[in-house]
Amino acid sequence: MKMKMSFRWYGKDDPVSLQYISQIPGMHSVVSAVYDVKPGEVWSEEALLNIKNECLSHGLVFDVVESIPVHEDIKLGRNNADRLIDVYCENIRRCAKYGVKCITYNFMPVFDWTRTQLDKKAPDGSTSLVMYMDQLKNLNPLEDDIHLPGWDASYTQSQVRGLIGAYEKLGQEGLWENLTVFLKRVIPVAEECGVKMAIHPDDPPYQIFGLPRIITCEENIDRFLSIVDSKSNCLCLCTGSLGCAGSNDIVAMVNKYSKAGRIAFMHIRNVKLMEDGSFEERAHLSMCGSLDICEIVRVLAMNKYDGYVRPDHGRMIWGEQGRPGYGLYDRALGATYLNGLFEAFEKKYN
Ligand code: CS2
Ligand code: MN
Repeated sequence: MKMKMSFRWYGKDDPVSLQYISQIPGMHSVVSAVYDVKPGEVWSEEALLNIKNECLSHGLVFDVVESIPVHEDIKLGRNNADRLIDVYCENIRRCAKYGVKCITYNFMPVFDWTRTQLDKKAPDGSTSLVMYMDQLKNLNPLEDDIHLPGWDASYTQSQVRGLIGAYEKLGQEGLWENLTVFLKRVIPVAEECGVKMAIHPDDPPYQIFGLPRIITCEENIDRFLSIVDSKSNCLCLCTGSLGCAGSNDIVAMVNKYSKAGRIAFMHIRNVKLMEDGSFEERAHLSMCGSLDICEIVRVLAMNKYDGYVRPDHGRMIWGEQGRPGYGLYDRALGATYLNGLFEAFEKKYN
């Protein structure tokens, strides 16, 4: 197949083994990272070589990194941003040296993805991640000690407060400026090493806890892509993240950016959107949520998409227990469903 199917693996501590991943039909790439190093530090070559070799021993290729996190001081444009960007560039070079072709990152202040509940039970007994607006109203990171798996747990409550204050001062335009500084330094290095940088959209794609968020909609993504007009400055287009704002037309966005050759990585998952903006993560099939996954894959195949694809978050099913969103079974079902759609549409548009 043209597109390359991939699966996220959290390394040796991941309850989902590389062997299990290799047993999913059609699996090509492993999406991983050196997870035990703090943002702003250099990744050891030994760690990269180990991931590469372990994947190879299971017939898989380690060619996608998710993520090299961007240090908050880069996003805030603080004094040591320059030095931290040097470290970032060094990590890109090292990843490339061990075969990585695509690097995912995000530019979300303080928190990565945000949900209000990680184990919401559906009538069929499966559980999934949800965001309910009436629960969100009661969440206040300035007052409560809340932790989510997507968040950096190393911050103390008072550090989180300080960061939130700093971002409020910075505002959206300040964040755009710091993103511009970052891209102008990082993209030329990625070009040199043959790597595509793929920014993950903000999840959810709107302001939360008063923090600025900018990778949220078509207008802003156009702006992002024009900052450095390069085939190494790409998107990790996450359908479930962008899709939880009803105003985003995901099929149109996937069509536009894949036609332009600016999608390096597709995260595909479905969400069910509610009237008040709440959403539930659902199984990958179109019929299970608000997104037309079939149509999304059709436009990718029509545009001869040859980048990476992975089933994003899955539900917990069949009694599995594990990392929220990252169990084996439902993501494997998602991969299989997506492989079927891609096989059919790639054949059609061949
Ligand atoms: C991922 C993100 O689990 C997820 O939702 O899609 O955490 C993603 O890895 C980061 O935002 C990319 O930097
Ligand atoms: Mn995603």
